[in-house]
Amino acid sequence: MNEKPITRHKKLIAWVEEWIRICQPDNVHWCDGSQEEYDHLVKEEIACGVAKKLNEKKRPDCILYRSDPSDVARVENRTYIASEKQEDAGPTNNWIDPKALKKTMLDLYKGSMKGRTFYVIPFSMGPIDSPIAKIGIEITDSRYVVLNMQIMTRVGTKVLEALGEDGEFVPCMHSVGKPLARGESDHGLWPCAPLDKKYISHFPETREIWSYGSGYGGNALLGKKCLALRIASVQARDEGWLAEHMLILKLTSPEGKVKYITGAFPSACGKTNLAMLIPTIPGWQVETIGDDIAWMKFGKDGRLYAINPEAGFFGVATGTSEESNPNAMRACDRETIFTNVGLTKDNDIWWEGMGMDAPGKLIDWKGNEWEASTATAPAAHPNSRFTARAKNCPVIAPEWEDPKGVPISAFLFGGRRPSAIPLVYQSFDWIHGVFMASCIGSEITAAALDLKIGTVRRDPMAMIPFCGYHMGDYFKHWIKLGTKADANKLPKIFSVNWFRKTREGKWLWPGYGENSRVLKWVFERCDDEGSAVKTPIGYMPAPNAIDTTGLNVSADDMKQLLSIDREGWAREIEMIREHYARFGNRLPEELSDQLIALEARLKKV
Ligand code: SAT
Ligand code: MN
Repeated sequence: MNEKPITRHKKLIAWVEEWIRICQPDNVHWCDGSQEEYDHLVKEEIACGVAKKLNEKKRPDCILYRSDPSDVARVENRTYIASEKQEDAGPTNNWIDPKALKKTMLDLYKGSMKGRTFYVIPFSMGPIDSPIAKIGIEITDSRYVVLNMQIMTRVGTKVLEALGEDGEFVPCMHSVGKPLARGESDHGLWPCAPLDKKYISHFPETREIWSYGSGYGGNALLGKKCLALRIASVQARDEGWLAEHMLILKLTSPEGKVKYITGAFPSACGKTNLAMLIPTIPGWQVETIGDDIAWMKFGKDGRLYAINPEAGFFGVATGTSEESNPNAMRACDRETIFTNVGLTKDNDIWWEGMGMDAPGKLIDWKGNEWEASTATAPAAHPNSRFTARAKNCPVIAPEWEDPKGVPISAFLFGGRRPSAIPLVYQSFDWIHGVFMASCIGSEITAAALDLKIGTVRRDPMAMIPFCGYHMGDYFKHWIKLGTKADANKLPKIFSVNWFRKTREGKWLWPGYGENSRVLKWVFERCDDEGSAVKTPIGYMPAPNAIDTTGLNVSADDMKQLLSIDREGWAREIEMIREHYARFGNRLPEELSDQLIALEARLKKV
């Protein structure tokens, strides 16, 4: 145990001491980020029955956790942006007055760590020596969090060294909210608080994060959505850069030319799969820089450079298979934490959509016996996860930790749109691209409580759950950034849609590795090659501009994928108008002008 601080940072020490007084833990440990520390924590988790060691031969250094059935995903209705003024949080965030919220939460934190250890995790989002990286310090009473943070971020003494005696850090406070009485233990159960006591709170002005009551994913691993997106988006606005919910991929042509592309998609659009795609077109190669978050700053040369602030993947297990994403499967062959997947007889893991039948009887994610033939519910929770090290991904790009980042040539924006939206098109310019990005979303497939089937749930830049301030101002920030930059050096902006269907409901596009054909056109467009036609909605691939050699899609289907559906677009215009109304007078005029111009262009032809 490192009870004493391994730092001389006075502000940090005082902050930690204050929280020790409030939370009253039994022990304190400053994480050094070493392998010994990791192994020791794993041993403790296994000894107390919260984690299970998996088959060492099949899954070396892997463990399995089963969470409490009430604590299985991010809780958006308990996630708050507590800005001083309500209007600064905007219409898409939950708001509580910061003073009132801190009072409520302080009452909850009082004594919340009794019977537990208080861990201090110094972590860096991004390579420690990168000028784009930021340091956070997470306090937590969850060993699950410490272990996951060790995979997802760079943790330990080296971060404290970089912080020095007065460096800047984002304070991240976390407690599972389940104090233990003297002699009490978790009895092998995942500790958390009931839903109405959970709070995932952000204080944008003071750049603080307070999380209470949940031990799961983005609620508890505070470097990810809380710091790297909600707080960082505010910092990015103030400092003139971008903190985005984007994958970063490296695309290499058969001639060996390289381009870096980022992509933002709402959840369940296959972001991790795209980041690790295996191209079907000969000679092309995709490598991964990141699968979830991109931090981007302008370099001295005027180009936009991106780093992946994370060091691992917190990927959805369900549906990941040798077919859908073999590279992700390899990444979780070793040194992986699995959460809420099924456990096989020989202590391996299984989930629905893994590409093979369940091998006999399993233990499901709730810890009960499970058999495919009689099961009434899945063995793995639909939001089951693997936490895998990026370095174990076979296609991780060698430069993924380059401190200066990689220069971005293109942004892709997409959603699940069975109708209207074509396979791919390019914006006329930056502001038109921002307009396109501000309208992305996915069609509702299952009957949601509040929305009709066929309705599009808009998720601008895939940032609705992650923007730490008013989204109207966020659009303005995007516009300003592009207007100030050298237009020739800005990334080109594309809309993509892998999910187009026929009227009869048949997929028009095979997706997965075949998406490389679209990436190829994007690549060519970035060099002002690749033929395109100007249409009312943007530049679309000219006939035959998409390489279809060896592709099993009929000419008719290709035509449909790349045509403009007039009725669909008329409906789209109306839906965008409704969507924009949400932002009131904070919607930048440039965007309402874009909508008017699009409508006019569509009417003209
Ligand atoms: O749980 S996380 O927020 O980290 C993942 C997700 O919900 O996208
Ligand atoms: Mn995400």
